[in-house]
Amino acid sequence: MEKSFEPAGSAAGDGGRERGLELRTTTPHPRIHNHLDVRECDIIGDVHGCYDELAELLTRLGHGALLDEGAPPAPGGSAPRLVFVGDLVDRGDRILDVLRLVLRLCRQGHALMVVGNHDDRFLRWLWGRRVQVKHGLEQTTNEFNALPRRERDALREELIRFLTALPWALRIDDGHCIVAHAAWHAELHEGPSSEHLRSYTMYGPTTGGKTPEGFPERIDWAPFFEGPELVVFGHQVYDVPYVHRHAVGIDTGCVFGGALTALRYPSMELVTVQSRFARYERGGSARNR
Ligand SMILES: [Mn+2]
Repeated sequence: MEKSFEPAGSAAGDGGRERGLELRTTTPHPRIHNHLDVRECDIIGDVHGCYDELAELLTRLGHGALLDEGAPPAPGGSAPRLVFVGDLVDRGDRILDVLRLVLRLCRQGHALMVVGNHDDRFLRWLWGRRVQVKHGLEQTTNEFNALPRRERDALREELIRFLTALPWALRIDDGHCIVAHAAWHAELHEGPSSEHLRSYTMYGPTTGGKTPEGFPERIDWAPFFEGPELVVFGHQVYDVPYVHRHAVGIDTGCVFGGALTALRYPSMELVTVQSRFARYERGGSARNR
């Protein structure tokens, strides 16, 4: 299923190196996964525990049969038809249901996923690392801690295995499309340091300063990204999907009362399901309901 990224020619020469896809010859970083045979898929924005809207979106996209726990695995040799941009967890009301569903879809060959910053923080919490339980992680840990002991221990093992193996970026459609949670830039192909790749794909570029609410101040990279690939990302909440020639942002803030969005690739059709209710305040805390 996974093919190597074949060099189209010899080394790229010096100086005037073209930015063509054919010159992307380096072996990818282990956390960049090639699924070059994925040519038609639905890419889904940040779910953040909004199971009901995810189920409705999958149904509208024609994948409703996959919601059934007894659904069969994808036929051998077929390419996954769903891609998640990450941030399955935190803030929402059915976080474990979302995790269980997406974990099964990935295992069964129906879906792929890149890890989001919230998923990564939850993973560190599962490992027992010291992390701040806020910004919606409290919703995830509450659901998790409410499970009976045995079920919790089994799920912990399963989730650690799943989340640890997730890539930071996915290259699909012969490398014409990159999926990363927050951001991408051209040099990331060339074997950057792990820390740079991780922080750039998971959090995007930041100024080093803080917003008045205490969050890292983000740099708006997408309008300046010149390709040649199409980058599909989440993380940054937009009122409507952000569509640029080489970058499409599909986090429309379902958990804050916005919408859950899918990009149908390669037709570029956007499919949106309105949020049923806001689970979390944009700047901060859980909504009372
Ligand atoms: Mn997010």
